Amino acid sequence: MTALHGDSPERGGMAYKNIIVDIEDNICLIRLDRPEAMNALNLDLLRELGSALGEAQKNDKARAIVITGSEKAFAAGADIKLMADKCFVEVFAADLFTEEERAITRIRKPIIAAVAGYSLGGGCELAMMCDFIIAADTAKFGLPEVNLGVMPGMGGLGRLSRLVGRAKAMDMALTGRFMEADEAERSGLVARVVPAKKLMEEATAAARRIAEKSNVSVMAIKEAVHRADEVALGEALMFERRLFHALFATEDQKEGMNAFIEKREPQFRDK
Ligand code: DAK
Repeated sequence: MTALHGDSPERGGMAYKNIIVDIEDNICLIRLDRPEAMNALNLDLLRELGSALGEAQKNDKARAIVITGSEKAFAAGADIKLMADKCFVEVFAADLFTEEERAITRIRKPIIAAVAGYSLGGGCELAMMCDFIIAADTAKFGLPEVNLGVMPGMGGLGRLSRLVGRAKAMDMALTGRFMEADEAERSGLVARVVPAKKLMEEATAAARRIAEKSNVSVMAIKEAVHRADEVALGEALMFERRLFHALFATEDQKEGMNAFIEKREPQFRDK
């Protein structure tokens, strides 16, 4: 196992202060680790996260990624103490969080958010940037920025609205109320809810299942779903169809289909 945290360059790779990164069994597990602030997202944490994801994107030993927090909090939002004194010109000129968001959303490998406890504001937005969310029964989601005199700004309104519909997105963003795990599952915000004790087992098992597939088809699926989020349906369907056609140029398509016919497990080679 490669575990990177704190000042431990002797372990090779990059050392991080606000996250812990483990690569094991083809899974890259990234744990947000600012316990003193409920994993509030400051610039250092977000930059480390972007950097760890970029490394995972390049590392053949990371075939799927899981982002998680602690039992208490996935992340309680962007760091309010960091933002409190800022003025418009500062956040606008610095284009606050834009690069940091891009560093997460440009990752082509699948990312699962394993969420326990609070997932609020920027923390909820981060979870929604992932490809899907597996939630512990202790998870609480919310966009409480309205309580601070601001509003969500890292895609929270657009993404939540698409996932749970306009009515619930409005309800959450305007009232700032929290949504418990079972409502989040009913509403389509999370893929599944599991007992808190089983969260990491379930999330890593899902990641391991994905890691066994051909990463060409996995990345094509991710790309097609994300494209569908952004373009009109006709365009999305055409893009999906063409990617489907393109997969017939891969050896893994032959292997997958022949393995089915020969009643054996496929041996994908990402080719
Ligand atoms: N930021 C900074 N510190 C935080 C924090 C946060 N978001 N959330 C919690 N903490 C800190 C608390 O201040 C406290 O620190 P100390 O006082 O001990 O030093 C420590 O974590 C423990 O928190 P509590 O004592 O409050 O713990 P409780 O169990 O009583 O309550 C809570 C937990 C999560 C319900 C509560 O801490 C809470 O309501 N936290 C704030 C939640 C919130 O409002 N989240 C939204 C933040 S605003 C942007 C795009 C997006 C955003 C910003 C910019 N751009 C494009 C520019 C996003 C904004 C947000 O996310």
